[in-house]
Amino acid sequence: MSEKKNLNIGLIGYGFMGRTHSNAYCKVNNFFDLEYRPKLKAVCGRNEENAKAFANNWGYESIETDWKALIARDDIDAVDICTPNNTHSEIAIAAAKAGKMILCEKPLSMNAPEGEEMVKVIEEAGVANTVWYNYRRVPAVSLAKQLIDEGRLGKIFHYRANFLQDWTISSDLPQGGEALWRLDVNAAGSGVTGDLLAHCIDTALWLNGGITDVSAMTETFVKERMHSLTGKVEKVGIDDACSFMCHFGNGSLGLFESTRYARGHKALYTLEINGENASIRWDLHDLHRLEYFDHGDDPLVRGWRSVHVTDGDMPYMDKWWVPGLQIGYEHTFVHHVADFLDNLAKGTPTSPTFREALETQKVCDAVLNSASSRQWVNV
Ligand code: SOE
Repeated sequence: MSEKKNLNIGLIGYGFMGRTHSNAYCKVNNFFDLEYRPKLKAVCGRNEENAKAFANNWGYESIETDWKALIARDDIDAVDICTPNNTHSEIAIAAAKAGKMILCEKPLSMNAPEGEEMVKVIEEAGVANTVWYNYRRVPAVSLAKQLIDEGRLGKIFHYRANFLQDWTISSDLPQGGEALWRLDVNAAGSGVTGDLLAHCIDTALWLNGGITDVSAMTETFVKERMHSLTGKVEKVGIDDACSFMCHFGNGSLGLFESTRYARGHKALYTLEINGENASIRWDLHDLHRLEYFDHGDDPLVRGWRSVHVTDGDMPYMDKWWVPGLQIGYEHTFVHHVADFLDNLAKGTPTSPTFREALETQKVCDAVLNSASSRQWVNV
């Protein structure tokens, strides 16, 4: 095999997402034959001891405690942003101006106007960019895209998606700080809309095309929480739950629900699409299966098929084990890096780009505006 080109990675933030991305960088070349190899050059975090521990654990060559110093380094090719949402814009814009490629955690931005500015600067700089909406790259979801694009479902009537969790039910849980910044509106921008529904919206736009208008409701069940950074009880500004209905440009109707108050559900992302000829449904808790119903089947044996998406002719699966042996959540990030490196070699963009992720942001904004105005809102 020919000598690989190094792609020097500078990772900013070492929380949950910092781990999923680092794991992907470490594994990708063992499974995918690519021209580029990610090199773990530097990890950046404000706490020097934690950054050192993370660097040692994952094999980063060096650390920085100031993201501006990381971006200023000549030996960094790509900046990976794994920090809270309120920092994405400033870091991405500075990185683009410094000519770095950017891989940014979802959601792209705090809101659509901020995202517009990011897209403008990134496109002017002409740097490769992508946003880590990882669920597109679950093989079963990629297979759903293939089946839809082949026209097997026919005219689409309904798109339904849920993302249900239960980890914030306790009112003792503080807001702010590590991981819990997701409950602080100033750090997260919104609650389940930007954190969870954004995933559902990204997949929906990819599978079913644009959303034209929305009607939404949100609720904040726990109105006040202790703030980890101030030590005071403060008003909660995020949406704990959000449901919305919408029209898609292709004439189909959409129903979406997300909450962190569905006792018993940890990360139940499900989607279902009903077309004239066939339907598909998928469930993150059983992620390697795609349920498929084809009305054209022999009526005597017609029913829902449960396709075990592990054969070598299924998306991405020829790179892993042998048919019948499944992969999981972590692999979606490996697939994303593999596509990014492959596209880099070809000079083609990696979906979702910042521009594509901005579309998700616009739907999120419309959803939140609709919930506060109690009106239908155009996207
Ligand atoms: C929140 O609990 C969270 O970790 C999200 O931030 C991720 O994007 C989602 O994939 C799983 O849930």
